[in-house]
Amino acid sequence: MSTTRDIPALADAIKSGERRALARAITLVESGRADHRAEALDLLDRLGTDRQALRIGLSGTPGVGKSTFIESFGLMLTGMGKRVAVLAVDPSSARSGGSILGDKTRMDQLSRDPNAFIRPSPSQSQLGGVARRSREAVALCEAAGFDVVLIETVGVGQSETVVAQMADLFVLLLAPAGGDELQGVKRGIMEMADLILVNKADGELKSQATRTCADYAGALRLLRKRPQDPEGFPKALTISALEANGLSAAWDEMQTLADWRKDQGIWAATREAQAGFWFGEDVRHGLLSLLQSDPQMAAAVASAEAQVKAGARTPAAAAAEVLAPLQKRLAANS
Ligand SMILES: Nc1nc2c(ncn2[C@@H]2O[C@H](COP(=O)(O)OP(=O)(O)OP(=O)(O)O)[C@@H](O)[C@H]2O)c(=O)[nH]1
Ligand SMILES: [Mg+2]
Repeated sequence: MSTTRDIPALADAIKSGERRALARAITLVESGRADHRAEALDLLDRLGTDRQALRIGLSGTPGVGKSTFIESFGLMLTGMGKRVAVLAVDPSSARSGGSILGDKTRMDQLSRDPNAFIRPSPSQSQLGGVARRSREAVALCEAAGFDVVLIETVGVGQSETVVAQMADLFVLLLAPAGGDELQGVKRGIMEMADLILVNKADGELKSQATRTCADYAGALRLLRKRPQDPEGFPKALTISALEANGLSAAWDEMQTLADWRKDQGIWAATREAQAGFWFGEDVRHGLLSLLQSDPQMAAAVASAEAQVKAGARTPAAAAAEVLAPLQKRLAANS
C-alpha cells in the first residue's frame, strides 16, 4: 500500500459508489500501521454516518449453506435493483484456503454482479481487532450507498455477539435436524435471532426441514418476549438457498421487522447503543495499547500476569499495582 493517499479524493470516490475505492478503503481500515490508522480515521470522519443501509447479520455452522444463501439472496436483491455488500467476520484465522475458494465458486454470479460487493474476512487472529475493523468496513459500505450489508459469520459462539453488535437484524441459518440435535443451538444464540431460516428445505430434506422449523418456532415462543419485537417475532421459516425458495418471504419478514423497529424508534435507539458500545471498545482497546506501548508498563504487566498465573498474587491486587503508576501520573496532571 502506498503511503501517500489522497483521503478527500478517496472519500469522494467511495461516496460516488466506486467499488475499487471501497476495496482500497477497507484494506486501509484493516491495516495495523499507525500512519494507515490515522488516515483511516480521517476517512471515516469525512464519510460521516448520513447514509444507512439495512445491516443483516448472518450466522450458521459450517456447511449450513451461508455462502449459497448469500449468493441467491444477494442476487434476488440486486434483481430488485438494490445494491448489496457482503462482509465476513471470521474469528478464526484458521479458515482454510479451500473454503475461500469454495466461496468464490458459490458466490460466482454475485461476485460478478456490478451491484454487489463481496469482501472476504481479514485474516487476523484476534476477534476484537477483526470486529472493530469489520464494523468500520460496514460503515464504509454504508457511505458507498449500499442498500443492504450482509455480515456473515461462522457460528462458533463469540462471533455472533460481535456481529449482532453491528447489525440491525440477526438471521440464524439452521439445517434440518433430528429432534435431539435441536438442543445443539445455544440458548444465547437463539435469543439473539430475529429470524431463523431452516435451509435445505428441498428434495429429500424438505419434510425434515418443515418439522425442524416447527420445532424451532416452538422453541422461539418459549423465549422471553423482547421489547424489540412486534407480535409474531422472532420467526422461523424454511428456505432453500439452492433452489432460491422462500427467499422473498424471508426478505418480506426482514422488512416488516425493520419498518416496525423504525416506527417504534427501536432502530435508532439500537444504533445509538451500538455506537456507544464500539466507542467503549475503542477506548478500552486504546488504553490497553497505550499501556503496552510503554516498555516499562508492558514489562510490569507481563511480570504481574506471571505472578497471577503462578498463584502468587490475586488478579485484582496485581492489576491495581500495575495501574498504580499510571494513576499517580494522572493525579499529578490534574
Ligand atoms: N439441498 C441443499 N443443499 C444446500 C442448500 N444450500 C447449501 N447447500 C449445500 O450445502 C453445502 C454447504 O453450502 P455452503 O453454502 O458452502 O455452506 P456454508 O455455510 O457457507 O459453509 P462454510 O463456508 O464452510 O461455513 C454445499 O454442498 C451446498 O451445495 C440448500 O438449500 N439445499
Ligand atoms: Mg461459506
